[in-house]
Amino acid sequence: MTHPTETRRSHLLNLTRLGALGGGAAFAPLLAACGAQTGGTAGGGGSAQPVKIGASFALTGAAAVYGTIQKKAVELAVDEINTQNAVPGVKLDVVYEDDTGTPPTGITVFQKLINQDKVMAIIGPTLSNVALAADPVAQQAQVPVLGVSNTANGVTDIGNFIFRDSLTDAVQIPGAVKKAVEKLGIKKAAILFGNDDAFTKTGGDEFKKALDSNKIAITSTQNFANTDKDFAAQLTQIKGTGPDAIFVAALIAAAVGIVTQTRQLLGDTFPIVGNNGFNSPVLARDAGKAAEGVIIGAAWHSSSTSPKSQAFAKAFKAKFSQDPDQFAAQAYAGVYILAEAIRKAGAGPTRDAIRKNLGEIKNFPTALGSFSFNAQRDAEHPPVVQIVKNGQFAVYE
Ligand code: 1QQ
Repeated sequence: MTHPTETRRSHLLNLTRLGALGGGAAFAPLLAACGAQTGGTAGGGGSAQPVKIGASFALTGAAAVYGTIQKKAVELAVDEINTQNAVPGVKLDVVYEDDTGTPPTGITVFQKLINQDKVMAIIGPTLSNVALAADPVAQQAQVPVLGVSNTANGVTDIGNFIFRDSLTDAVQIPGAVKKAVEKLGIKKAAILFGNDDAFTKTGGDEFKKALDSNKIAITSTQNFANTDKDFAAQLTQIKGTGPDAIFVAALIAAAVGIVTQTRQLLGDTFPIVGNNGFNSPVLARDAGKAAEGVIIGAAWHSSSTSPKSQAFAKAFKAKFSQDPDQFAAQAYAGVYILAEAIRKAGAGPTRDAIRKNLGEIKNFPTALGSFSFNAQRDAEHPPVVQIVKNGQFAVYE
């Protein structure tokens, strides 16, 4: 490995040569563009110039359950790209940052990645609640952002530089609700959602919409704060209204508590449908038997027969001695989607070319299946519904 300052120096020498050939006017924007990259020698045996990208994940705090596995998945994809030439001509140099799952830190991280590291694009942040605060910084600076786990309403409305490969709650929830309603014969339902986070608020709204469109009576709607530990008051209220099932929008810590306490207050087999925050194996690990039977709309399941999905799951297990989850699959696919946009931008990619090429990703084979962005820059690929069975996620058929 060459030291970054050395590669930067040799890089500038190359640019000086180019400048001598091409003249000052053409040279200035080129220098500006290359300031955003690190190391590597242009030309020389086809070794590509590494493109610097940022990765902003919740690596500490309550959302680290999601962020830690996302980071591993990005590392795996970047390893494959940099050492196996998995995306011809593309090399990536990733600056990882911990956004702690909080909006103010997310803003600081985005400012640092954009102004100091001069990244060409950002993957992340983990939470929609952080994306809604930090993505406007990138939109303003015209730096493309690829969310890999943001599912709340409104994220891509921030602007034309904001994309996500994570299926929205608005796409995942209707399928999960319809399947649960049909299979379990649900007629009356209660909703429980966190009212201090954009993602869990979206979950509450989307559960209501989906239940309404299935003509299910809503007996009670209750809220909590995502740091709450005790949900007995809300669950007791809900129990008094006699629903057939409960639909819960929560991040992992609250999800574990709610599932555990629902079993105590409403019974071992009382139907629970969760939203995207439940899609971590930590649910079954921490809630144990209480998690059995919980139903969740999801973007990926390990049983997917797509060759890219299987190769990903195998490589992830080999590298980390752990099975990947949906969040890992989305983060891994995200790196390849971004790398494809960078590849198409050719040598010296600009942020605007990367943005434009992301928008043109259609039917692209990924670990999530055949992937497209829609006109709103949101993910399009088939969803799945999963259920916790014997401590594992199984496909809910
Ligand atoms: C969001 C989510 C979380 C569950 C991400 C990990 O979907 O914040 O949008």
